[in-house]
Amino acid sequence: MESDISLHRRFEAAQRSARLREDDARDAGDFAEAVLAGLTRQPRRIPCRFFYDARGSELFEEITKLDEYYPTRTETALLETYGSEIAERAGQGRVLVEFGSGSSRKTSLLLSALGEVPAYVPIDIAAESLSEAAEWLSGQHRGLTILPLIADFTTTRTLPAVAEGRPLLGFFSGSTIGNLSHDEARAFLANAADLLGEGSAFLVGVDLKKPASILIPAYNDARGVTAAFNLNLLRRINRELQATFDLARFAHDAVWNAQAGRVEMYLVSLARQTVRVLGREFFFAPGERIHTENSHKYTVAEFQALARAGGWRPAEAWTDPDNLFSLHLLRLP
Ligand code: AVJ
Repeated sequence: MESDISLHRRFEAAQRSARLREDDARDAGDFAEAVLAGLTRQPRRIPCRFFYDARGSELFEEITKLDEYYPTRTETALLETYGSEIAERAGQGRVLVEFGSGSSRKTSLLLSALGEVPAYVPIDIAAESLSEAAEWLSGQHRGLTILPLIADFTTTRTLPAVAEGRPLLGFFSGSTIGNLSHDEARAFLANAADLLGEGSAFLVGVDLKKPASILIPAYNDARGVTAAFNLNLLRRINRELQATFDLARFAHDAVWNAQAGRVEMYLVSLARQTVRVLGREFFFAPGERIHTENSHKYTVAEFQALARAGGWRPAEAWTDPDNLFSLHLLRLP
């Protein structure tokens, strides 16, 4: 006779895979819709959240190790240097809520600095990277209660029960906030304020404005890893949306838009060509571009003003000696 626990586990597993199948169907629909709409509009654009299929996530991991791509190692060094100070300022015994399953190494540094936390709640739409990150972290932090939440972290309104009535610390690393427009970033911060609630604190990684001579190589590295990361989007569209993109007839481009304060990435058509996606034809002239990502950069003061507009009180900020990257501790008034 099968025990209740294993019955329950089998039921949970069945639920999870059913949810995963539902998520896959929802994601596929979302992907198809976003690509067709994005290629129909002018200027053409495909949202950057679709970079992260399995190959895209691998390529991003490679990007974080590039000499030119300073954000990841600089943020990691800030956590290594100021982790205990940040933990002391943030306050002990807080449930850690991470927006995005992020890079586990940075999360692990923060968890080590925080010491005992009642629970860790990573929120991500990508169920797979969420469970991988949770597995790795549970190996690093024995006894840590990890409660992954499969949800869109820009809009989610609910947290697991363990978070109720407890002080919370939010964590949003990697300057992923830079992918959002200023209005979207303000809305995200306001939603996070509602989600985390009174008395909470929020640690946000923000890439700083700097000369284009540093920014452009960081988004267009000599080895072409970022180019492969960007072009991989076309490979994914070919695979998942029965498309006919010829990757050799598109090139990667990254430009610094000083007026908007952001790096913009594009895929540029190298020829007159027609591409079919899900049976629909799209004509590209030579030089025509598809926008794939914005990475907004801020000064410390600019981000603090944005945080205030999102309902937060900027408490403290840490930057590296070369002023490349910043970590901001925000509090709810
Ligand atoms: C993961 C979104 C923070 O914008 O710097 C890296 C993604 N794009 N190289 C960034 C990215 C090109 C990265 N974020």
